[in-house]
Amino acid sequence: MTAAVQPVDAPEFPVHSYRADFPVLARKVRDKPLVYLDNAATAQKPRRVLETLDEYYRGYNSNIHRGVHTLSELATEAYEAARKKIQTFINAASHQEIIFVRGTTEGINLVAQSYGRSRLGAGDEIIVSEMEHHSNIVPWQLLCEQTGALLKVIPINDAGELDMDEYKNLLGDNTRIVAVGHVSNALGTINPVAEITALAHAAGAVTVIDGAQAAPHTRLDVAALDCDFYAFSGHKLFGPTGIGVLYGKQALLDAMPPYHGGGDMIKMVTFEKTLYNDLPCKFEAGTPYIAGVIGLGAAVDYVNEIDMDRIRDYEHELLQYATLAAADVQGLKPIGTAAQKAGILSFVMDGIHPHDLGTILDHEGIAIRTGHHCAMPVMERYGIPATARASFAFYNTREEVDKLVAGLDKANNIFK
Ligand code: 7TS
Repeated sequence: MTAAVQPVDAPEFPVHSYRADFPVLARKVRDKPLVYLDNAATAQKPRRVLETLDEYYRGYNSNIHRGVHTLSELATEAYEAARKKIQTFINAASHQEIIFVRGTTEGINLVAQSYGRSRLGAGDEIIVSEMEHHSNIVPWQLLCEQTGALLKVIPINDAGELDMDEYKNLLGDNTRIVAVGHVSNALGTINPVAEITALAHAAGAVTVIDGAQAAPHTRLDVAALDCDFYAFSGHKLFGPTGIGVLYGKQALLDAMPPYHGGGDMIKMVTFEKTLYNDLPCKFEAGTPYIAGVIGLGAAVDYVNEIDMDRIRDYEHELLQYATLAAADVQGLKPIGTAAQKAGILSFVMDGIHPHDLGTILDHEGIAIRTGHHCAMPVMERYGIPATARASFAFYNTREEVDKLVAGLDKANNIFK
């Protein structure tokens, strides 16, 4: 069954030594070693990130961009250093193009409300796809309600791939924004973002890429993608919850109105007129999540040391192994079989509701997610209420996949 797949737990990728960096992976759940396969929901945190947060709060907790005192200078330095790390991590042209937000959700809402609301009007069109997470659908629906713009949807085929011909048909003179996910959280599909962007640009539209599920699994290069906006969440990238990144091309961000008003986003305030600050501060009103930003910088350092290309290759092998193993499970039907996939195995099983599966697996110490994964249109497309989803990170192993399969076999026996 596995002969065609290269060994993944090999010296060139010492997965067990990486696992040791993540304290929570050593715990037990229901007296069994934790098998954490819910990384698409949120990833675990390496010691490096935990220690960075601890050092900040113990050693130099202070507000940024305002004090002349030592602690404030230290905090500001660390905060801005993290911005530069993320600039390099995604290959952005300038640190001013990196806006810290709460997560992917806030990043997309920022673009919709600042860029979209100031530029779109009745009859303008926004294109999303059928496989989007709700956070890349609802902000655009809100924008449509506010402006009279129209939402168009790229359909997907049975494998869970975008219908690119239909995308080309949807593009037209009225298209203003194309908002698609880089990787689908419900299907695992990797979308051809560079091609989508080139086509959007040819039609005079900008692209907003939801990178929530891509950032932890592949090397990001916004320059190569040429996308106009790119959003991702820190917590899926082994960083803290509540912090994320919105990348935007500088010329676009410069021309956009602020999203939130408050401290730090201004140069001067009078009751007659307020002058807004330069990028990136213009979009970072109020005291930000300073520890989160610094912690995210530590997470980026950590994955850089392992190397994103090696992470991608290892996960690719692991997904292949899991896909083959799942094919042998009685009654299992995969949902999402695209040619290009990242580490997500979504499936249904004959006669067993995904929630029951989730409960049975939890008794084995195995964490998966079950439900609609905030992608209800995907469920509708396949005519199912929910799927079970195992989602992998670079610290998962073949042994864990074997345990998942054993758990699924057990569920089959219970429901037989
Ligand atoms: N976009 C995609 C593709 C996602 O998978 C998620 C979260 C988001 C956006 C929103 O990210 P947030 O950090 O702003 O909440 N996806 C999931 C998931 O698949 N299970 O739990 C959260």
